[in-house]
Amino acid sequence: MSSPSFLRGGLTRRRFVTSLAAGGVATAFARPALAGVQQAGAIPAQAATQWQLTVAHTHIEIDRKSLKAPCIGGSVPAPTLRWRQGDTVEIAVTNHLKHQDTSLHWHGIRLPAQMDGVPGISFAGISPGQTFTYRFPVTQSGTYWYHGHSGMQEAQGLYGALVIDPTQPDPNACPRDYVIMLSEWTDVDPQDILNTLKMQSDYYTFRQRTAASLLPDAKAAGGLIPALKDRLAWSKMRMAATDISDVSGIIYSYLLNGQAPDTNWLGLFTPGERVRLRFINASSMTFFDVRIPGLELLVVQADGNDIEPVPVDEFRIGVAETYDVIVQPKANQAYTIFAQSEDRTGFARGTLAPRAGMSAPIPPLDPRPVRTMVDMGMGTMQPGQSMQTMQGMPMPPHTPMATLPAAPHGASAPQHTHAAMPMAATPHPTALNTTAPVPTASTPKAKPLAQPDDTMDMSGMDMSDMDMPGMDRGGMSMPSRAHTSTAAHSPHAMPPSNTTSPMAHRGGHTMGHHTGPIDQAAPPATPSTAPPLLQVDDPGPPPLNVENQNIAAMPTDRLGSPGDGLEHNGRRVLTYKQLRATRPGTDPRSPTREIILHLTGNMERYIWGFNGRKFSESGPIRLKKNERVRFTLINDTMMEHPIHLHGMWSELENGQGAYQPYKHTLIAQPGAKLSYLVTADAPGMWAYHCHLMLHMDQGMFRTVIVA
Ligand SMILES: [Cu+2]
Repeated sequence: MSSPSFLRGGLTRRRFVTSLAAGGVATAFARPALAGVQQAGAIPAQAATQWQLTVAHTHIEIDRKSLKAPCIGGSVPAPTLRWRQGDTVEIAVTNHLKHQDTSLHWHGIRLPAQMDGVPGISFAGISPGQTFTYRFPVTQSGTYWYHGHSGMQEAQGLYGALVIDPTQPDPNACPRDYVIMLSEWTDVDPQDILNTLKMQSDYYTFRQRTAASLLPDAKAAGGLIPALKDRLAWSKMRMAATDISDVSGIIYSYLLNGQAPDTNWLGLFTPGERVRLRFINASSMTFFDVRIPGLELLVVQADGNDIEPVPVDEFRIGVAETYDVIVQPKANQAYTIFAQSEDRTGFARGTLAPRAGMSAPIPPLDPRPVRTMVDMGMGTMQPGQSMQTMQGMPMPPHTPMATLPAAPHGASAPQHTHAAMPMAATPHPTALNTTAPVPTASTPKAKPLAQPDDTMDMSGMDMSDMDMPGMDRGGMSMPSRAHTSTAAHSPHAMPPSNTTSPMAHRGGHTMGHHTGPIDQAAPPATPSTAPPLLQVDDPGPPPLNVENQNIAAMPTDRLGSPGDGLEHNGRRVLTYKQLRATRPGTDPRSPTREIILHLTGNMERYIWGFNGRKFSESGPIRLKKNERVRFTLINDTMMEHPIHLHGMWSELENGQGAYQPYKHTLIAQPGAKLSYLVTADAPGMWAYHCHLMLHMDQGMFRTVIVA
């Protein structure tokens, strides 16, 4: 055990939000006022309006890993709460921790800001010995979850499921109904994990490519030499193509309803019955790929909102997302619920069976995903395609291959002196499926890409032993870092359909957003009657400095991709593009403002942020009450980030027009660009952050003020 947090000095309220320095200590026990002892995964028989929960330090042992940590009701997960839409619920939370504040946040729930449970933003937190009563009307239905928002308590077991009955008859009601809560468990203190990552970012990534994997790699790359060169290229970038998760199965046990794979959680069914499984990813750092060999999964709900059913074999669930799935096992046999971690270092597992004592085979872990140039924001390439195919590709002045410049720390983004990243700064307004005008698209500033004089100054790059066909120094069309055209500085200076770009069409692939709207199938959200002018808040490409290691030069639309490691695996895997709401959205207005945010980070230093700045260096995002806003995310990093806005829905612009899905957490894939609409109908101060706990802790966090 590491030292408890109170030995490390006191925590101010602000630190609770920004720095999750609280090492955990304690157990908790929670007592739903109107429910008996719950079986893990079971849903209380009745909805209730009054709940009492107690947070306390408890000694818990799971999978032979022992942790004395804060938890609710002495159990991990915490009890499942069942509410009813239209009721007003009251949850009295008592803090029995001796030396730490605590808090509970109702993830995805629309409520008054002061009930949202984020210390320092929504309320003061719950001090030791104190009881705080949350009270709010429940206006929605579906599957959600709740978790601690103080320190790193969430990572230590402070999470439970929420099931909300709709007022209307539930179209997805099933005779069997289980919560399937996925999470991870370790006896390493979260603060120690963070300290370790700060010292050595790949400490927990032990599955690097080896000599043994060279042959399969060569096969994929079309030869041994290309494969070797690919490896050289990656090592030059000081990144590993197999760097998938920050923390791995080397220390985590992956849990299903709080049970390790060996313990094998069991859900009973009668053959022929429809079984509803409410998947919740309550882990702090792990994405899971979920399937049940032998069963089709009918995905009927995403993040609490019903969607048109999508039959799949598999889906990826990011941290904090939920998916409701219906299965209909007909045979008198057991089925394995198999949830492998994205980095393939382990899995959570449970069983559906007609009787106790049965089990089904556990499938082998899939091959681990390998990051490609797409993940670096280098455009659309097929797996196996790599560096040697990049001939003629325009690149940002500071390519990821460049060593970090000694840029002034914390340099303000808009004032950066780097040359333009025409591709990175592509025409945001044209992005995605909307009827919004492109106010700057045809400004005189427009400048074609990759002028002949824009060849990159690669003198600062040591490429001596990196002899890559097509990447010889003269052959690359790169904007010079010394070239500081103001036109190119303007992110809006790009023609919306840039046919002058050599990357506009390569090998038949459409290059992301550079060729205009990408969601071809998208019907307009509203009849296109004089759409309002779109104001664009765009800081431009963030500077490369100690807080930002990479820029996605050619961010792509990845909504049609199931995610790294899942493409072409022979199974039907859910994609974001398939999510279609069963009801039209409630606000048909076009956005009047677009806020562009780059997701940035430095993996080596383990610093994360938005627009190249961490939370402590940034101001709030301000929204006008009832404003209709588009958030556009450009993921400059090599990792997925599950981005969560508190208090308001995030309507993913995925080509489904008026039926685009309402979500509370959206995965931004590496190198991807995506957008979503928000109606700022909830006044107050809200949290907005990456839901990977350590990323949030290390700066990928903002406040949003609606007034
Ligand atoms: Cu993140």
